[in-house]
Amino acid sequence: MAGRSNIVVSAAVRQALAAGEPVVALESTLIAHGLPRPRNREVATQLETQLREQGVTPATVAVIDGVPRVGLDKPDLLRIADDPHVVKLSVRDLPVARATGRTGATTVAATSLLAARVGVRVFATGGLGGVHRGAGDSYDESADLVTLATTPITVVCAGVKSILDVGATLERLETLGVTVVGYRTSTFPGFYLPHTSYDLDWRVSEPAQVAAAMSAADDLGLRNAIVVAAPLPVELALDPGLHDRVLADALAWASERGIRGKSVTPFLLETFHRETGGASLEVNINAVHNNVAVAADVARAWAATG
Ligand code: PSU
Ligand code: MN
Repeated sequence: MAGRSNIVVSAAVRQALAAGEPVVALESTLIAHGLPRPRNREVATQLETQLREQGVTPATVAVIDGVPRVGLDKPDLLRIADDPHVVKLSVRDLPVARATGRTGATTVAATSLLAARVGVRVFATGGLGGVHRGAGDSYDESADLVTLATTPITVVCAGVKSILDVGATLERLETLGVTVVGYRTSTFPGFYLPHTSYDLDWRVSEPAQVAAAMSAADDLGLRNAIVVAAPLPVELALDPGLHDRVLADALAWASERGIRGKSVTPFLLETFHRETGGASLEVNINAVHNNVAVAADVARAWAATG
């Protein structure tokens, strides 16, 4: 059985895994807390459709009434998108959500953990959580990073958002032993922008190379994640001037209002979307679709190695 302990795997995902067919995990915090309602419900559905059209089974991950689920039915997917009481769940929150029967959206950390536990090896998201600016004082570093250190999953992302300290995030990924490769790029992508000033040690150009790295990691008994950093095509990126202006405002407001803990990321994202007049929202959605396309290719290559 693909399921272990109390994680419920949908029939479609269970069958695909058993048959060695490609599966891609999708996170739900992006839907519930990263994108505004009602646009988020449209995106949640479209991401799954995009995968199915590419011959890949989608496995959106969330906790429904306390039950961790890998693969959601339509009503649960829409509930995650629509219900304002859906909480944000990282790994440490999962036991309490279970005990209290809460419904919650899973972060990159919690999604990775639940997906990997049931044998899903490829995951598409938007941007990873990382080290926040000023973390030297605030200690605000996403639990995504430490979870990826011990979770064997391949995460396709567009880098991390510039709301974070990109350099510090890359340093922590190195310390934690998380493998990072650029997908058809030699610089770490900047989520809204295709490039940052940070060079990467590794570049891959084909999905089969990512699958080969996954096999090699397994052969070595490694347990860390592989981050595949895929830049958004330049014609879809945000205007760099607008980006820099809004970033400065968003960071200043978060600090003035004393936003703390797990509210920091959603606050910055919402401010960004509002202050760019929705432009960053479109870029964000395009980035996720781009990552899903890359993840689908990687999942197919991984299934072919089976
Ligand atoms: N970064 C984004 N969009 C997002 C998130 C991060 O560009 O939606 C979400 C992801 O679910 C990520 C989480 O795992 O925020 C990180 O939150 P925190 O910094 O509180 O760990
Ligand atoms: Mn935080």
